[in-house]
This record gives sequence, structure tokens and C-alpha cells, in this order.
Amino acid sequence: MKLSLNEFIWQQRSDERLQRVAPLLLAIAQSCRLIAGAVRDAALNNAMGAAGSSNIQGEAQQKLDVISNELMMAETRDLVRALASEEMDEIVPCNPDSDLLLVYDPLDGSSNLDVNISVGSIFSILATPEPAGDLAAESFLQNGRSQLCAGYALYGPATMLVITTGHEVNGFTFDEHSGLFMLTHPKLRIAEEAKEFAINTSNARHWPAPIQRYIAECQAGSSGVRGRDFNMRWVASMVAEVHRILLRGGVFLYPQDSRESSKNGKLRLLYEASPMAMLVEAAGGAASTGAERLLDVQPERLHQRVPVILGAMNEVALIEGYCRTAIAESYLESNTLHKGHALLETQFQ
Ligand code: AHM
Ligand code: MG
Repeated sequence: MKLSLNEFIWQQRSDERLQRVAPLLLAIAQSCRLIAGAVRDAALNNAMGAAGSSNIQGEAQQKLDVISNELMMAETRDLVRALASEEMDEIVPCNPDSDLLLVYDPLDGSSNLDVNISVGSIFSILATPEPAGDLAAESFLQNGRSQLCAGYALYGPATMLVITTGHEVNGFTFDEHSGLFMLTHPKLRIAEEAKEFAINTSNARHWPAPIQRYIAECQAGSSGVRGRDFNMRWVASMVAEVHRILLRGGVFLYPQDSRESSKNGKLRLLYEASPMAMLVEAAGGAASTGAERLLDVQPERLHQRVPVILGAMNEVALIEGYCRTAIAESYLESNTLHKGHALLETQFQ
């Protein structure tokens, strides 16, 4: 017999983090259920297309971005001290009695909406650093190791909720008949070796040399140094890519590149990279910027971007090795401490 999310939480009484976030997690699950419905029925409800507004990064918001953001906020605001979202410039103060913070991307991959390809929601739950009183955006600037719980909902052929509190990753499938999320994918694990890589190769000419080297070696397959063939996938929905990696392995890269607009990559640290890194590590994989473990990155701004390399442990280690070799070579060439640090910060951060 499959457990519902409620029953699972009840069964995991010794997981203190899970118990602490349980009411909020159930509210997030409810909002994901509502977002799934909004996505499914959007064309019927005149909810497709641009909202006519843009977010803090200047990206055009879709109507569904705005709807999803409001659904997540409405369901969770009584249970958190404050929340922050990809779709809102500033944090939103909520219940002063709560000791939890929620940061989320309500609808990731929304450029895929018009073509009916999988999208998702990503969330991260943090503890408030201050026991009481007002909060500032700085309260959210905690590294990924501080997350109490992270997860995503995938709106694909089935709606799924995948969560972790750090020690294992569990996947729940939404059952339309009962209206419950049921545990269908317990204890997901990522194989150490990978047969698939995912990266937007249209950016190849802008990538740093270590990323170009790694992808060229994968593409060379059995006739190159890797001695075996790799497959490639790119959905352009991070939730769908991470979900595939949790289920059948592989590696995902969204590196920084040489263009000013992408010098820290595309993905945002607090509500995209950090929660996915927590999930991937809890499933036995690894997540890195190329220069350091993703969960160690100290956020400086709410909406900051970060390079992302995540998935199979051995592949991530190999890419990190290439990045470190390049950093060391540049450092030796430059012959000055200053340039070495600058390279570390700008090229591989
Ligand atoms: P979004 O938050 O504006 O949807 O952007 C994030 C998405 C990720 O889901 C995905 O990995 C990436 O952008 C796809 O980027 P690209 O357009 O380069 O394919
Ligand atoms: Mg996003």
C-alpha cells in the first residue's frame, strides 16, 4: 500500500526537520496542486501568454508566472515569517509568529508553457535567523547547507512532488482520484557514473575552456578519452532535467559564460540552484559551481545567479577537476595573486 504525503510525514516522526516544516510542506503541496490545475487549464481560461510585466532581472513574466506566484503566496503566507520569490523584487513579510522562511520559483521553465512541455515549481525552506521581530532580505542570505527542506513539483504527464530534508529524497505522484500526493518514488538515488549530459550547446562558444573540454570529450564518445558514448538531453526546464537525473542518472550544466549578462550563469542561487543541490546531494550526487560546492556558496543578494553543475558524483568531480586545473594554470601564468583570485571569482564562480 502506498503512503500519502500526510501518512509519510506521520511515519517519519524521528525526522525533526520534516516535523518542523510539515504544515508548511503540506501548504506547498496544496499550492502545487492548484498550480498544476492552472497550468493544465491555462489555454481554456485565457491564461496563456505574456502578463505584460517583467521581473527584477528584466525577464518578461507570463500570466502563469504571476498566477502561480499568487497561488503559492496565498497558501503559505500564514505559515512563514516572510517569503521571497523569483517573481517579486522584494521579500514579503508575513506571520510574525513563524520561525520559517520560504523562497521559491513558482513556475520554472515558463518559456516552455506555450508549447505544452513540462514546467515546475522549486522551493527552499529556511529557519529565521532572528527569533522575533522584523526581517530584512538579509535574513534569506543563508548558504544551502542551512536549508531545512527543499523540493520541487513537476507538472508533466503526471504531477509530482519531490522533497528532501537532507538525508533521503522521496517522490510523490498526485492522484487525481483521491486528491492526494502518494509516495511512488521512495529513496531516490543517483548513479555515480553518467551516460547522459544536459547543457544548452547553443552557448558553447561562450563557455569557459574546462566546460568546452568536458562536453567535447562527451561528444567524442567511444572514440575519445572517455572511451564510451554519451547521450544528450535538453528540456530547458530545470525541474524536468533534475527529475530525469534523479530517476536515471546523468549530469546537468548551466555554466557561466563570457557574455556580461551570463558571467554568473543563468540560474538563481536561492530558489533554483540551492534547493536542487540539496536534493541531488541527498540522493548521492554532487553539485558544484566548478570552483566550490554549491551548498557552500554564501549568498550576497536575493536574486543572484550562480553557475550550476550537478548530477552524477564522478562526472561532477571530473568537471570540477578540469575547472581547478584551469584556475591553477591561469594563476601560474599570471604570476600574481590578484589575477589568480580574480579568475577564480569571475570565471569559475
Ligand atoms: P526561468 O526561471 O526564467 O524559467 O529560467 C530558468 C530555466 C531553467 O528551467 C532551464 O534550465 C533554463 O532556464 C533553460 O535555459 P535556456 O533558455 O538557455 O535553454
Ligand atoms: Mg526559474
